[in-house]
Amino acid sequence: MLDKFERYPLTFGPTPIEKLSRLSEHLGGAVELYAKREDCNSGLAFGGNKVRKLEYIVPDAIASNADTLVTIGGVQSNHTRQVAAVAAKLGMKCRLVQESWVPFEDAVYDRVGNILMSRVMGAEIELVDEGFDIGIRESWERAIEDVKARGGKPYAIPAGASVHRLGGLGYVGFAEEVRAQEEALGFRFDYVIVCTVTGSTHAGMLVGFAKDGRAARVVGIDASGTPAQTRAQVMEIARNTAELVALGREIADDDLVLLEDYAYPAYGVPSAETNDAIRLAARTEGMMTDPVYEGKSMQGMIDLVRKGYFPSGSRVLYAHLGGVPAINGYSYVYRNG
Ligand code: 5PA
Repeated sequence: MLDKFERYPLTFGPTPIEKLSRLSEHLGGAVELYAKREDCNSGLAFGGNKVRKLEYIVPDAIASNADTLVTIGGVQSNHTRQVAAVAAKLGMKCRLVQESWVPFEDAVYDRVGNILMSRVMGAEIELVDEGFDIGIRESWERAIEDVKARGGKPYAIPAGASVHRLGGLGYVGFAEEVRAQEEALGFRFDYVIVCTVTGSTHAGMLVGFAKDGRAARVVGIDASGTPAQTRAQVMEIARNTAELVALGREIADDDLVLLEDYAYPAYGVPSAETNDAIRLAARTEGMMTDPVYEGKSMQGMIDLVRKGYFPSGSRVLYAHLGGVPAINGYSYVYRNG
């Protein structure tokens, strides 16, 4: 589906699929859980889902003769850290706007984890006191203008690399990769679990799995806490991406499954149940997830297994999209494990 698009390799190659035997057993053994380890996809500052998306955006950035990548996220954004790493790898500058999307309490929240790494990688960081919003932000537009005013040539990447013309392609590639891995494994997954916020991860998967009629088997777990906006953004990106790759069929409203039950109490704030899920995955599988994104989709998957959402015998693929560095900003929450 992606042959006509240029790809700049930033990842190690296809990500491994790992069986989560102890977690599956712990939850009764009727459902087989697997993880596709997008969190181990690259050597670029711990990698993650944005690196896969950026492989299809970087050729456009290079062709534009830009010298500075400009993007935006929260204080502990994984996306901004991955853009900083890619800029360093390409020999470009990086300008990051980091807004106060999370009402954080840890004393060192803005010093550790993702933002620490972005600073070490040489990104210029501006902290802006604005709340959570996945839409286009004035602070980001101002940063783009500021780079120009200083004689630079910016390349603008929106939050999560999502509402970018090419932002959905990386996760179309994920679906193609899973299909090839299924051939080798000798079975097909019945469901894919994905954490959804700015939307292009889920949207790309929708388009990629629509090819073999499995779009509605992609179960999005909303972690934004603003699900109406996220849902609309996923649909918009999915429709644009379907057209771009010439999918040949419409993405219908009921192709999009987005469960809203796990984002509470707010974006970036873990509930007691999120923390239980993080501990359970860590203690059964040694697999770390974070309190902002993957902990919530892990919580969702565990709850769905317990509720019998997946028929007995189902094989469920959890897309582990990265994000663990942010856990360092929550040291007080996990002070006793
Ligand atoms: C993020 C996003 P989408 O934004 O493509 O829906 O992906 C959600 C997601 N898991 C899931 C992890 C680990 C993520 O980092 N992170 C954002 C960030 O600024 O880091 C874009 C919000």
